[in-house]
Amino acid sequence: MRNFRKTLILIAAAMVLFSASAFAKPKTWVVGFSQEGSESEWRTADTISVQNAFLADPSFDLLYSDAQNKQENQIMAIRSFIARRVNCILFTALVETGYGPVLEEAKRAGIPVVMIDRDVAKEDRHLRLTIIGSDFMKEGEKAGIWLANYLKEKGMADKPINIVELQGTVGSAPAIERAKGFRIIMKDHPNWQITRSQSGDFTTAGGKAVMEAFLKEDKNIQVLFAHNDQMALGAEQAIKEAGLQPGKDIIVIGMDGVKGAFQAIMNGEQNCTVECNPLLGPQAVQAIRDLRDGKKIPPRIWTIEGLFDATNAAAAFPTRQY
Ligand code: GYE
Repeated sequence: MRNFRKTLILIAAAMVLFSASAFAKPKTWVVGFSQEGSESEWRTADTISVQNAFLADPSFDLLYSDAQNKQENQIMAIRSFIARRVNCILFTALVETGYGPVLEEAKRAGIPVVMIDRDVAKEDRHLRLTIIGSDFMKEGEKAGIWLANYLKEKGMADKPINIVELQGTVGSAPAIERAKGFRIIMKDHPNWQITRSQSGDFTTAGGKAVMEAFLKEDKNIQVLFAHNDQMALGAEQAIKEAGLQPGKDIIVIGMDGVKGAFQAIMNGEQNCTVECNPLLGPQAVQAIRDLRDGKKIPPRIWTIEGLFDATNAAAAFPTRQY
């Protein structure tokens, strides 16, 4: 009997030890990443950054889904992450609205949602934990401030300035906020006017096609404000094909800071790019690691960014990663 009791105690002790060691070893956390698409160099750099950052930490498994710029694909992907009971959902919203119901489903399933890059609309923000990314409104303001200084330098500060705008994807956070930020600065410059504004969907082809149409209709354009470099690069092509010099006949402002824009600035075909950092992977892993460890997550995680033009692009070019 005594022996039997001893054996039982030993078994119990072994079980406790086993479960303790299983507990001490970090469990693999499964993160489902719903990316909105692959429309730009920026987006490619962003996707690679996230994938590499998770790959570097063996305590995570990343499930990746590219929605190919379709909201319905994103909703489907998030639903499948919920069905697979992932530990966390990482999510870049193609557009701001329309995700309320699926985010409610994630919440009901107890799965935290971390936004990366593009946020959802205000009314749905209580359904996600945090957002990691850029201040798009500030980027728009930076573009406006750069333009004001440049026009002053060129002795054009008081001339009538007609601006055409290439907007990003309609309804997306960066398109909405960049447009807003630029218009805030416009208020101080009554001689500036946005004469045409249309979406080029953040793509080179879109930027080129829309700029071609603008140039056909209008010979009096002083500035192009493009919501990303990809569209600016397409538009520069259109400007050249129309027999004009981008960067000289038309001042070109882009956003993102991709290598192609740096090259265009160094060739004098683009005037500036407002940096938007796509290398968000390390910050995403850190935030989700903190979440797993039970730490408090700030509701907003910013990235730090600059601006590049003819004065500093060539010096920074060799160290650019995207
Ligand atoms: O500017 C653009 C991309 O959401 C900030 O999306 C991002 C934007 C970026 O396709 O190039």
